[in-house]
Amino acid sequence: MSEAQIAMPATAQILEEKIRSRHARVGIVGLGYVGLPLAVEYAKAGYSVTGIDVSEGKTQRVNTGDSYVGDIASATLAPLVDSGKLRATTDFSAILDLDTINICVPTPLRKTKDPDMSYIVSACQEIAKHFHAGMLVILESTTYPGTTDELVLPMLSKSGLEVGRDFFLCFSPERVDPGNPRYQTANIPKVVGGCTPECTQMGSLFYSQALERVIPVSSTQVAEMVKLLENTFRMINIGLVNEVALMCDRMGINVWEVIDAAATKPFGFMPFYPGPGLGGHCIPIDPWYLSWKTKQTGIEARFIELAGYINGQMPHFVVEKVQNALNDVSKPVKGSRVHVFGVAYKRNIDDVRESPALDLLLLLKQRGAVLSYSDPYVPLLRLDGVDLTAQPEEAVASADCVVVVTDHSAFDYEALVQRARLIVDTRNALRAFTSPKIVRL
Ligand code: SAJ
Repeated sequence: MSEAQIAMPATAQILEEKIRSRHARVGIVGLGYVGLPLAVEYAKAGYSVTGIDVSEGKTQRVNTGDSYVGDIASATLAPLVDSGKLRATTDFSAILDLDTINICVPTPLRKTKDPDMSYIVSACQEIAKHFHAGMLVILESTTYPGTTDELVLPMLSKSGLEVGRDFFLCFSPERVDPGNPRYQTANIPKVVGGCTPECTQMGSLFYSQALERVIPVSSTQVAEMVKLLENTFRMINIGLVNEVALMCDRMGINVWEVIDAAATKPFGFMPFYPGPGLGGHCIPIDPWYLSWKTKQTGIEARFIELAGYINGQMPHFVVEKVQNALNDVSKPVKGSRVHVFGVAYKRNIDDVRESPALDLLLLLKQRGAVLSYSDPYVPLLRLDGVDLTAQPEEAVASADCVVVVTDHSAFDYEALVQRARLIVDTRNALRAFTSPKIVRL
């Protein structure tokens, strides 16, 4: 036996053996775009997996092998359910029979841009009710540094059990990138940090059974901060390139050409691209968790605040481009038919959360535009309490102005350029076309 094993108390040795032998009963709390793929990976690795979610709808669909997550095909899910390897329930008492729990619940923002910890708190309250010795608990939801040690640990320690001896607690940032054709749960390197070295060791062992690469770090705070750095880096660089786009617009320089040429630099540069704003459930949200936490330590996260302001201005900038483009053909926005091409927050997915298209549509509606949209992934859109139905791409022919907001690959851009009278392209989707009717960001 290794030295570490000799030193390890019985509880750890028993759990370690269960994990190694694939007899550990795995629990995943939260069966969304993070939790369901993780549950599938562990079932595929041979573990008995119980998914726990508050949504009856989700658990029923999982138990009938009907996937609602784009990255998981029902053909992958169904056999795992049929073989009994994977089941789902809304009953948290199932935890009594589980050895490990991954918490994959949402961490949105409140209207005040403060973290909304309610999902983590309620999940941990339920877990604490059924928690027992010998468990490994790993929080995966993106959150501010200190959450695991200051919020989760006390809730589990109320059991009287000692972390690192009787149970093991870690943080591991989820890095799922929905729709990414190359990187999925199994091959995205997995960072994990524990409350104690024994916790980190147990978390590393757990992930190494089903994922290709595990990166242990020295604490839960480091692991929590890793994720926030990754996504804050992205948000700020998008803010920078959006500001450069505003500068280039004022100077009459093609910002897309500038970025493409700068991207030829083989080192020290990473291209980001301007756009109509910042959408999604990660990039616009995660940096504010960091900003909120650092404020408490007396440090103002000025880059985050500034990038947030600039990214938030982009929908207004696009409306100004539309206004000016219509003005150049002697048409007011008011009463003009404006057709939005793509409403998802990024290309080739169906998610409209925080999508800049929503801001843009509202701003245009406030200015009296007559609105319509096309998006092959989003058949119905609720805007300001009113339902809009996606129109076929041919509808652009009757629009006074088309705005390309999401550059889905499925769009026929050649037909768009032929059919449309006027186009504002916020994504350089029409880079291959030259026409006086195209106005670029
Ligand atoms: N965006 C730009 N310009 C860019 C890149 C993105 O305007 O150069 C916009 C997108 O249109 C979108 C928003 O920013 O509205 C966010 O786009 P994203 O590409 O960052 O996509 P997300 O939100 O799905 O981010 C996820 C993140 N993954 C996780 O948090 C696990 C992020 O860390 C990934 O880097 C990103 O996917 C990715 O690389 O696709």
